[in-house]
Amino acid sequence: MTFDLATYLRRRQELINRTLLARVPAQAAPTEILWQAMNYSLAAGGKRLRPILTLTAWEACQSSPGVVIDPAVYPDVLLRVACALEMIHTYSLIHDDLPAMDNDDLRRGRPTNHKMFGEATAILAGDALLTEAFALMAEAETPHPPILLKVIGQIAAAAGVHGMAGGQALDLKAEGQQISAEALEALHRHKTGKLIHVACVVGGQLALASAAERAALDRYGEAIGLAFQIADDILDVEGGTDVLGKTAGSDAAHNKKTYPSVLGLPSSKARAQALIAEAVEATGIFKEQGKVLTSLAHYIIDRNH
Ligand code: GRG
Repeated sequence: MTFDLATYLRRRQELINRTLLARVPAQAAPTEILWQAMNYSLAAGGKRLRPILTLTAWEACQSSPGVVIDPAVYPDVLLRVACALEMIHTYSLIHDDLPAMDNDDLRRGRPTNHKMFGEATAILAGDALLTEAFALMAEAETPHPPILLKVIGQIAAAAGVHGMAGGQALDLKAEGQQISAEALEALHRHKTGKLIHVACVVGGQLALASAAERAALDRYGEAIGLAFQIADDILDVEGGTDVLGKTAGSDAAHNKKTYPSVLGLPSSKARAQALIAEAVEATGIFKEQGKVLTSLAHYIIDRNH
């Protein structure tokens, strides 16, 4: 049977969406408006790339005969961790769009959270999504509690001052400043790369992967995490607002430091390609089971939104 990435992604997106919206329904009195705001941004869609990477990394470590695994066999803890990553990602988008940050009006093809609910509720919706993500993981039933604890700690580190939030601080500081290519890479690796990287790593942890498999996922995650943000920078220059679902050209308008603005478009594209080649090489250890990881790596730079 030939592998169809679109079908693979759609089946997992549907499962992730069902799980997220069951956890965060639009109404749960007495904090109805807060639930609505949380639900609004989660229900707006998105590619669900981070949770899918966790599921795919876990699948790559299974020794099943087929390349594609039926999502019905996912353990509860795996799905919870995957969905928690999406909740953390969605919180970061809500806060990133706030007037104090990027001040954006459009996200996932809809008005941004603060445009719909006001700034105060949007801040709370982000805070509550972040916190709820950790509750979702902590409540998992698992035969391996120490592994879950390690996974939760790794995700906290990737989201916090040593990861995404720290990267956002570097990003804000770099606005309008001269910045070296090395400093830009560090910024991207933290702001966007860390969450994507940890999504891959925890898939392996939850699969009780071997040290060699975990090292491969570590390398794969590092490479695609950086490539993802370079591709995002390129799309901001070359993409259109209608396809992106967010305002195109926003980086230049905010004087953001991006790969195209620091290295130029051709070098940025070459760097992204080289990182994807490195990621693909890392999947070699998984043989047939690594094919989906390979497809996802290509998708990260070939996507149009
Ligand atoms: C703590 C106040 C406070 C704010 C935090 C951490 C943070 C703000 C922002 C994170 C930085 C950030 C949003 C980086 C951008 C990453 C990025 C390219 C997002 C778009 O991801 P996609 O394309 O989006 O996966 P979809 O909509 O498909 O999920």
